[in-house]
Parts: sequence; structure tokens; C-alpha cells
Amino acid sequence: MAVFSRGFGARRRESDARLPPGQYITEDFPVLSAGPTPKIDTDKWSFAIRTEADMVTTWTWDQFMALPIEDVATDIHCVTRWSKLGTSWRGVSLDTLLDHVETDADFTMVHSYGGYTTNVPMADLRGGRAWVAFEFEGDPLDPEHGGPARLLVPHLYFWKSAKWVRGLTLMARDEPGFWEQNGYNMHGDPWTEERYW
Ligand SMILES: Nc1nc2c(c(=O)[nH]1)N[C@H]1C(S)=C(S)[C@@H](COP(=O)(O)O)O[C@H]1N2
Ligand SMILES: [Mo]
Repeated sequence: MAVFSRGFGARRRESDARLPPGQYITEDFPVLSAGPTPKIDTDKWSFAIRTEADMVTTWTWDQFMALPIEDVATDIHCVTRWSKLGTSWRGVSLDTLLDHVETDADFTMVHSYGGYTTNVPMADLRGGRAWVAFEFEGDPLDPEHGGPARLLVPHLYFWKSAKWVRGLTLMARDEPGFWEQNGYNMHGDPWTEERYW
């Protein structure tokens, strides 16, 4: 049996409770890119989901903007140990996008303009926990932060949130993406410190 009393625990700052182990809070928004920032015009942009059966569903920017758009308030956590609390975004939920495809796949590879890839299990993209985001703090997403659109999977380390996202490949078996091939974790839960293999 556990006994709780209103002592130091209750006075503990809320921000501490929101900070995963081994992380510190930063107020600025560091830029972390493995290569140069690609320049993508929204009239050339598209987003595609390819299923394990090689069926492809594609959205242009205008088609994408006609989908239901959600406001997202969330904390983000980078494996390099910075966390940023209370960020706000707008985007389209992966639930909405995946509603348009027929699949039994359990894994996905996320693809970016510029060649970056990262693998994310399907379960982590569903259930109102992942978005393709195009606004940050009320403004169009900066190119250096992934504009015109990036994946946002805030319950996983931020390397899973692929900038300049251009689509997903749905896969029956898990495969490592760019950082995962270099030793980063296949899942990346910050609360259990799934940093590396
Ligand atoms: N396309 C692409 N997406 C990427 C990266 C990258 O190098 N290229 N870096 C990842 C890493 S390691 C982190 S921590 C976050 C950083 O996002 P930010 O630059 O907006 O802070 O983007 C992730 N998404
Ligand atoms: Mo990162």
C-alpha cells in the first residue's frame, strides 16, 4: 500500500514532473539538421503514403490543407538532452491520413525531402499522438525547423519528428532509418530513456 502526503511532492514544480529522466529545460529552439535545409515550395510539395501492398495515396498542399486541422500543445524532448515545454503547433493528425489507406502494417519508414529517414512503429502514429505539422507558435513552420511541414511525434525523442516530411512507407517488418542505422533506438521513448541500442 502506498501512502501519499502533501509534502514536498505536492510542491514539486509541475515542470519537473514533465521532464523525462536525463533531460534539461531549454527556452530557445535549437536547430538540429544532419544536412542542408532543403527549399520546398508548397506548389511542388506533396505527401504520399505507400502501403506494404504498394498502393500509394498522395496529397498536394491544397488537398492537405482541406483536411481537418488540429491544434497541438505539447512538450518536446531531444535525445541530446534538451526538452522544450509547452510548444504549440497546428497540423493534420496521422489518424486522419491513415484513415485513407488500407493496411495491416505494424511499422513505418518516414521519408523527408533531402533524404533523411526515420522508422516509427504504426502504433505510435495512431491514437492522436502524431501529426504532420505546418505551423509553430501561430506562424508557418520555419524552413530550418522543417517547413513547409514536418512530422510531429512528441511522445518519442525528437529525431523521430522528421523535418521536411514527404511521406511514409508502411512495412510489415521494422527497418532502421538514418540515425537508427547509426545506433539510435528503434523506438525512442524518452520516459524509459530509449536513446541508443
Ligand atoms: N529531415 C530531417 N529531420 C530531422 C533531422 C534531420 O537532420 N533531418 N534531425 C532530427 C533531430 S536529431 C532532431 S533533435 C529534430 C530537431 O528539430 P529542430 O531542428 O526543429 O529542433 O529534428 C529531427 N528531424
Ligand atoms: Mo536530436
